[in-house]
Amino acid sequence: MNPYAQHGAQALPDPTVKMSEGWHCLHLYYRVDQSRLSQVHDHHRAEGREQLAQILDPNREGAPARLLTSVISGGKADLGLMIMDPDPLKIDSVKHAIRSSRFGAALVPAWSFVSITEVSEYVPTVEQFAERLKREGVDPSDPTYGPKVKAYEGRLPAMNKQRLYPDIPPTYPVMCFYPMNKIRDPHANWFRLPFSERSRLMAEHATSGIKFAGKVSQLITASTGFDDWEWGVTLWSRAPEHIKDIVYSMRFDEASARYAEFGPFYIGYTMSPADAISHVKL
Ligand code: 76R
Repeated sequence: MNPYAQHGAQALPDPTVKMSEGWHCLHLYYRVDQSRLSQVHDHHRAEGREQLAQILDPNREGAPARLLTSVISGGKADLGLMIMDPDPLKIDSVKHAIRSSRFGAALVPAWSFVSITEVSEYVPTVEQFAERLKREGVDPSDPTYGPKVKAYEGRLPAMNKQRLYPDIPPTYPVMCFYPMNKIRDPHANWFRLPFSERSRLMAEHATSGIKFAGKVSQLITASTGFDDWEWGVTLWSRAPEHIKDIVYSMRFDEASARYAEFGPFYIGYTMSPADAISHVKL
């Protein structure tokens, strides 16, 4: 029953934990506690590995829409998971399945990040794209104008689908994740800039990002209201140096140089659950 209906108000959609479009996203990081792992009886170790591989199998019955395992470099964590689904409780159930498994006590939560997929307000509509072309000096009478607009119109639906319901690039073994904000310093307050100026800066940012096509794939998830930072930046790349190159070169984009601040960086290597489990010696 919709409680608003009785007030004669226009019927609202039914309450739901799913979004009208897009997915929930969770990044989970675990550290292996060796002293607790040693308490798992030898004859339960193989069973524990199998159980965890099953929980993390993206193809199992009832798995969330996306489930990606990686091994994390450095001391901040050992295992990393990225999980996406329309249902936040299905995502959450992976966390509890791990906690209540044979290795639950040995896998100590090290960090997590909650976000949602979105199409950014700065993704140009077809009309905005056409306006931008004109501003860049491509006149509508120019023979390339029409085909350029048509091509963008053709590409946009697939690009937006990838932003809302992302496929994980299967051949990119390096994965980097970090959260970021746009600052609200009195002298550099992103949120007091007019939309036109923010759009201009984000267009410059996008131009610098496009140079990494084929090397880096990015997914920006929104976390305002969901976690302690405003966005999560997930980067996948074909080789580790591209991660350094893109993050470094973007530091010079005005949108980052002047307005961005960053949280902790997690760098790792994506793997099948079974390979990750054996890599971290569970
Ligand atoms: O989605 C698109 O491709 C359209 C253009 C675009 C938007 C709207 C775009 C392109 N980004 C957008 C939004 Mn981005 N991005 C980052 C970082 O480390 C840093 O300095 C910044 C971290 C990277 C590495 C990156 C990569 N981008 C955003 C937003 C949301 C802002 C908002 O909505 O208010 C953030 C926080 C952000 C940050 N971006 C690109 C890239 C790359 C590689 C591209 C080009 C993608 C391509 O078209 O191939």
